[in-house]
Amino acid sequence: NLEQRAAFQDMRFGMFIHWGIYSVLGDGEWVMYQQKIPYKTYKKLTKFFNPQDFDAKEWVQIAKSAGMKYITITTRHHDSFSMFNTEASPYNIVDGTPYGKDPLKELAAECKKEGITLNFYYSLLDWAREDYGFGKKIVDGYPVDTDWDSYITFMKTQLTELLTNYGEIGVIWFDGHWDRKKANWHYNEIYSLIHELSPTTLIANNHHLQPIPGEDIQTFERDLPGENKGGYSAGVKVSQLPLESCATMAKSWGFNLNDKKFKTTKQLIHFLVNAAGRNGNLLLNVGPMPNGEIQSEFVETLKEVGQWTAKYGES
Ligand code: FUL
Repeated sequence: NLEQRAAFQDMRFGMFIHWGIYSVLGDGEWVMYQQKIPYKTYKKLTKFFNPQDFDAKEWVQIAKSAGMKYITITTRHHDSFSMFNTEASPYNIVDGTPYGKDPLKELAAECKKEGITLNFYYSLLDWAREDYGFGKKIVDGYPVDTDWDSYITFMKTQLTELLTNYGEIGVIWFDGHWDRKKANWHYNEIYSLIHELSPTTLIANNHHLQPIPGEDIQTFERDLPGENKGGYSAGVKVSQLPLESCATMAKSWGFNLNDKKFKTTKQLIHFLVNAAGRNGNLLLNVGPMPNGEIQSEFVETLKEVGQWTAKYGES
């Protein structure tokens, strides 16, 4: 997949999308954990999640006119809710919400039409599933009274769905590594599965460590490659792999009603230029609202960024 790595490196600018039932509460994607909402209560949010104004065309146009070449969207975040049609759990947007449709299907079709590469974020960490056992006592590296094999099987089933039902997927972007020991994640098996199912799909993992065999991209959370201003990259050295920095447009990843610390157009262009100067990409995040729209502040700023990339960026 050297060809895909090179193509990825050339893209320079992508749109990160954090979207899930948490957006209903407008307090970021960690709201379940931070407000200590038990799963039983949190799952009631599914009833209020009905993004009638979601329009894949609109999202893709916003990304495209900003000069972005790819979109990386959360298929399932730490809260365990799947934003796609999955047989592996009923806790998903099609079976569990009044919306009843799969937005990733629409997004995949629209991206394909517009020549935008679609990537999938996938959380390893899970706050809700019994077999994961979040918060349970860990003995010998494993949580007590859980069925870890079942969890690994669940992830494999979902990854298989994600790589077979949505056409060509550019990257699988893992997150949540820190919650378990490295050996628990069975990376060998999981990465091999991905490579078998889709040899052209690249693997990224936001683990804040040196790259693990099988990975194609090195990620830097809220930072430029080689820096540690965000506090996530202590001791991490820049590798030979394609590099990607991810960053927010305000403070939060998931939609946050109170988050008004918007970065300016100038700041974002600086970030983009500095990332490119280090031969890295910038994956810039938006957190769509529960109705499915991207908030106007982000849309406006991305338009301005787009004026700059149209003028100075490579096509
Ligand atoms: C972090 C996650 O915990 C955040 O919620 C977000 O997804 C960010 C990109 O990665 O580690």
